[in-house]
Amino acid sequence: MARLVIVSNRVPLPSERGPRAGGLAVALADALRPGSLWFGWSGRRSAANADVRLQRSEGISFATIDLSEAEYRGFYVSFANGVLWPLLHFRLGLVEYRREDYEAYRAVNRKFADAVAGLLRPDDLVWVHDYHLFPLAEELRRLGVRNRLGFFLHTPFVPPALLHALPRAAEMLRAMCAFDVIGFHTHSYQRAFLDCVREILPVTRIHEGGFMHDGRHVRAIVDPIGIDAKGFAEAAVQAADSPETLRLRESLSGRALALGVDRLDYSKGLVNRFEAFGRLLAKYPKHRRQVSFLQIAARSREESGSYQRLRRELDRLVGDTNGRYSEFDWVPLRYMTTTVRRQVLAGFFRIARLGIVTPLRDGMNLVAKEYVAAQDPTDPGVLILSSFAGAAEDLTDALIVNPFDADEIADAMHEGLAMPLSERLRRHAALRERVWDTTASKYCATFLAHLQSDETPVPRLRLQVAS
Ligand code: GDG
Repeated sequence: MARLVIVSNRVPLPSERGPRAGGLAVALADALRPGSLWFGWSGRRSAANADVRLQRSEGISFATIDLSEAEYRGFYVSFANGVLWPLLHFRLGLVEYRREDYEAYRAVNRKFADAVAGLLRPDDLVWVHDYHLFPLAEELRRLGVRNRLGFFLHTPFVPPALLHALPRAAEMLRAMCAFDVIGFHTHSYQRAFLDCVREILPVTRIHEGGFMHDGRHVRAIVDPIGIDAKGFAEAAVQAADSPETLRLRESLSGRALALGVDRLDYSKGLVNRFEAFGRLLAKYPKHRRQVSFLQIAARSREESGSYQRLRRELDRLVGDTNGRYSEFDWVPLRYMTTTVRRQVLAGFFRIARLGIVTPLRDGMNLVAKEYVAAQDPTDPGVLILSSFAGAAEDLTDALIVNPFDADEIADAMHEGLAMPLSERLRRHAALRERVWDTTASKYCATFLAHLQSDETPVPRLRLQVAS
């Protein structure tokens, strides 16, 4: 069997697994076998040197390189997170483009390619993750690499009108076409990508599953990421009696818990969510003293100005809401910016009556799936889900809201708190089925099946023939 090589910006080094161990490492657990290799940045900044360091754990090799301070700033902070992240989340107003950052982004992709090419065997399957590495395949091909190269984008993809705002968009899109397989969470991202390709590049034979570019077939697939639903459900049952869950339960004094868990990121819609909670208490006074909202918002990308501004805005909003509604024995909005261990989190999800997931844009949003998996199927809570999370394409039995409308979120909170058991059971059963059907392991199997098969699919639906 061919060896799998994963490439991502950061590598979850076994020596560094902290309280947030999870993310990609959990999603890819099923694909990683003894013998697999994971390559990426070590997370360390040191005077530019491209030495590859190797660590091994449970038969899996982890290969890393360091970045220099200038590479870190230009590639990671400025271009990947200051241009591509806001663009891909439809936030053009937050894009801060500088040509030298783009050059740094390209240079780090070349540096990654040099290191990866030196590690590859001829029949390795290479699976590259996320927007930090759009041009990696082009750089690898330039070095003569002929392996099957796959790419998965964890964020949304934008329609042509937005992509045009990216200077050198055509160059970026062309570079992506050096991959054999490009995966997206949803049909709408796949469609947006194909629309961009059709409008911006000279491609031929474009169809719903891909196109021909430069004499090669590029496959564009939909492969929604998921979680280990069974494992998370079991963890939640166990954690329901953990000391932390008991402490949380006790602190609620019988009140309902509304819970949000997100990275502290402007894409997650936290400002609107806090405003919505204030509206709930203003519009429906009967919920005062009856519900406590806990927001866990792990700090993220703190070096960036837009994240610092967001944090100040949230601090202000929490102060406003609590100042207005708190009573001597009830604080309506609890807000923490430190992380919580994954097992502890599972217990918190289980006892939450409302799971609040209201991003303004989100590739998928795994929290929504974790919340569903953690519920007690005989007395489940209610998921409130943004229509702009990828998860909404599938989890249609949640209370779907427009996250830009604080009143709509507040009304959904009210509806969720008042929802009779029969309706909660019906909605949860349907959601559970979806979460159990689109698991992390299915995600990996689907992607690898596409990556392994080099047959050019027969176009079923021809949308356009370019000359
Ligand atoms: C990107 C895309 C896409 C959060 N706080 C803590 C904690 N978490 C965990 C959650 C969940 C994960 O982090 C967050 O995943 P999301 O999917 O919600 O969001 P992003 O981090 O933005 O991930 C997203 C994802 O990639 C996968 O493709 O779904 O759209 O933006 O698992 O539970 N975990 C712990 N402590 C915390 O305080 N342990």
